[in-house]
Amino acid sequence: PPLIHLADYRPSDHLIERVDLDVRLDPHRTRITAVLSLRPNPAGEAGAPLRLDGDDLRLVALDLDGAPLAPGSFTAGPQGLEIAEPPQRPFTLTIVTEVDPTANTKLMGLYRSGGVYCTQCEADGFRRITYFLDRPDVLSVYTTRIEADAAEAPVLLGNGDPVEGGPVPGTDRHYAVWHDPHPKPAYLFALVGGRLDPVETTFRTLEGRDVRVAVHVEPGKAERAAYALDAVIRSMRWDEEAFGRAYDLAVFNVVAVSDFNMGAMENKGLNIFNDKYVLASPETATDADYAAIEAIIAHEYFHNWSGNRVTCRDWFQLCLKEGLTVFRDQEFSSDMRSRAVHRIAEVRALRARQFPEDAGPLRHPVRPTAYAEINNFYTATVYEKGAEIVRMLKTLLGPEAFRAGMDRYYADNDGRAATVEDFLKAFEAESGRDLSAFAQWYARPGTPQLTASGRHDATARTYDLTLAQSLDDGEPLVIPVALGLVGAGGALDGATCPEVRDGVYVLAAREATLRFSEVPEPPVPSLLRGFSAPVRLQADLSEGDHLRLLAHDTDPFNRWQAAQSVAHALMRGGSASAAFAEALGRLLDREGARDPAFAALALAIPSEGEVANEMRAEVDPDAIHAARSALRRELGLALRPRLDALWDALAEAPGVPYSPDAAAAGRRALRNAALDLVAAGDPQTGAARAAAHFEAATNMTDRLAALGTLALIPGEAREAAFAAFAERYAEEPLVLDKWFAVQAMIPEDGTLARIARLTAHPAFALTNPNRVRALIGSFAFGNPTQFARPDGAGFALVADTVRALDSTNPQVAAKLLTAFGSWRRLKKTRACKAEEILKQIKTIPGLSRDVADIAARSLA
Ligand code: DPP
Ligand code: ZN
Repeated sequence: PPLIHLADYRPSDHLIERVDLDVRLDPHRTRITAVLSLRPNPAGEAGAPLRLDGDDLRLVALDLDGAPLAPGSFTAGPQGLEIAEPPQRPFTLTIVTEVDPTANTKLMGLYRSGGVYCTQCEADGFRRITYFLDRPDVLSVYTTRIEADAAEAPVLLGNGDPVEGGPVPGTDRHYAVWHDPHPKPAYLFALVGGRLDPVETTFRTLEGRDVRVAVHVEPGKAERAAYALDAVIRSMRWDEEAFGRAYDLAVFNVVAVSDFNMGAMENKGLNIFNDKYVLASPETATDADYAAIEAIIAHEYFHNWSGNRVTCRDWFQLCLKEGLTVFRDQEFSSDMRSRAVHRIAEVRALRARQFPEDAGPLRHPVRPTAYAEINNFYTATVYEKGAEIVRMLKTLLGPEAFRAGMDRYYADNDGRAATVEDFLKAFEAESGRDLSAFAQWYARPGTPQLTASGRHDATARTYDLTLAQSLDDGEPLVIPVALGLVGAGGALDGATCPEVRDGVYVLAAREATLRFSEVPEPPVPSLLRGFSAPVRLQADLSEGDHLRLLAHDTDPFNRWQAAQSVAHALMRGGSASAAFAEALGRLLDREGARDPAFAALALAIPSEGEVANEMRAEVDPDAIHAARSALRRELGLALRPRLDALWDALAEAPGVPYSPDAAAAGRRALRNAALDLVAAGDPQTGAARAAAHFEAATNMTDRLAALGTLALIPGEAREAAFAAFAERYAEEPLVLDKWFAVQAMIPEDGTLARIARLTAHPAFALTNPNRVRALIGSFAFGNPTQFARPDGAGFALVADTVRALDSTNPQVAAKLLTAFGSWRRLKKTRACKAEEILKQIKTIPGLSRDVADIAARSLA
């Protein structure tokens, strides 16, 4: 497929000032009349032809300034409309198109989900509704009239504020008109029509305006929307307090639909969500689901400023809104919950998803320079590494200058389509700093390595710490390294180093040596506290050094990291360590009651994927699985008395109502982690305890945790639990997704046959992205031993799904195919099988651009 290059950016030759839409909803023949107020762009090329984007469109009528265009003066097809010699003055184009929302299986543009009409326009879905300049630097003011059968679609929602509405006289139809005063690119357009139940409330902004806030869900599920509504309100308040950003319309609507390619979409005033990230009740959602709902509600709401008021000039700047908005939602969640615990979760996600991406054939800079299919660039690198860059910026500048820079960024770019340069310029202006070297983080793919080594001089009471970075042959990056020294009894507070300010050293050279004075004993350096930069650290510390950090470091992230580092070393060396078990035991004694969520994370041995990530050698998933199981067994046996005590102590008193708050969730997390480790050491006791826990559970968190523990222990108890779960939740597709996922991740030979059976389950549907991700996605991304089976059967299963999905939903198919992204690192036989399958996919005739692009890049 042809590549689009950042270097080729040119402003549009035409602008569209106003868009007046009239959308007559119909299941198969929805008619859209678009009146576009166009004018030549002074920044574009004078006299250039007008080329409007289209995708799968049928043109019904076309007028220019009210008169039909002469045949021959334009060309129109499903993929575009061109007027060779448009007027060189403002003019109006009236375009009538017809689309079939029921047949739209790509879930881009206007489609139906469970009977509800909805839209998804990012990145390029608006061109599936009408012909348009579908690019983010064309900003227009939209007025949308929506008309539908009143019984089929009693609720009609659009962007902006409602203007008028009512019955269409003499018909069974009704209409609503919405007006959005804020100019926006087409990707932020949305409309919804259907039967929906709202939960509503009013929010008063810091500017004193009242906002009607509503969350609309499938009829009968309104009580499951209460948490999402509360999360909207908390997000609105937080963005005012933390960033001074107030909401800017009279209404804010959130709609949940069941068929959705992404997690959610930030359309102006009308966020549309995958219902997985809205619906929650104690019976159907886990603590993790509640946390994800809170984060994604916040994320989409925060886009109102970082993305909507200030949007992107082109899709290469995607990180400008996504990285920044992920950073903002992470800060929000940290304020709502435990900052330390949340930071650990963020870094785990980064390492699990972004590090492998950055180390494989799909690697790309946070700001890519070329793409064949933009929908393949909604990646962990753009989002998660993009957020890390913003976090580093804050660390470098300090909170005051960072906030001032954010304020200036909004002020200078409000109503504009901006670039990464505009963003950095605002911080340079406020801080007086030159950020040109820092900007390299946006341009350079790959995870830098940070190497540290130290030397203590007992006589001089000095400690020399040498830090070196390596990435490629380019200039060194600017790496903020938060650090401190830890002695045998705790922090060495007296040690000083003039180059370390507020606990941070900024490494801007390839290598540097820092001298600390007043260091009375050999210290252990605590490096990259709070994971202050997205790098791989090689610090050459012994197990004893890590255990000292685990016991004494003041930084909770590095205490957790110390346990992870020891676990990694033990799994690599295949050796047992009594000292590690003892250290974890002491940690449980200390933190088990004080911070159970943290203790639960410390008990969690790195996943098989995380271990594979850290390996230098070729990856053998079976060997990793064996090493990890052995370590878990050993810890389960060694810690048994403490785990049993925690299991008893953390039991919720009967009658206490479920609360999704961080404290209660932390207790459940630790209790369930204790159960899981007991089962790893003693499967018989574990299975019995898990089965009882499953039976007695009063919430989904406990029930699913019990099921997850049982899933690793073959036998009747496990199968009975699976059957009971399926029966209990037969009418709950989102809950059955958890059941699909747990079974897909069983690391046993029989899993392939199990998945084959499950694809025939009545609740499974290839047309629903959540189902596909739960069953096939969990297998591909969460079952390394079976996905990468040496016989290639695991790869083949995923490839078959990709092939089956390619023509109906290429976006979801392409995402699934990225599971092959780390194939080159696998041991020989497996790598050969993966390569063979990727090559087969690449040659399928008529392959979508989405899948073709991933296949080609994976093989490059
Ligand atoms: N809806 C996606 C997100 O918010 C893309 N904008 O990240
Ligand atoms: Zn986003």
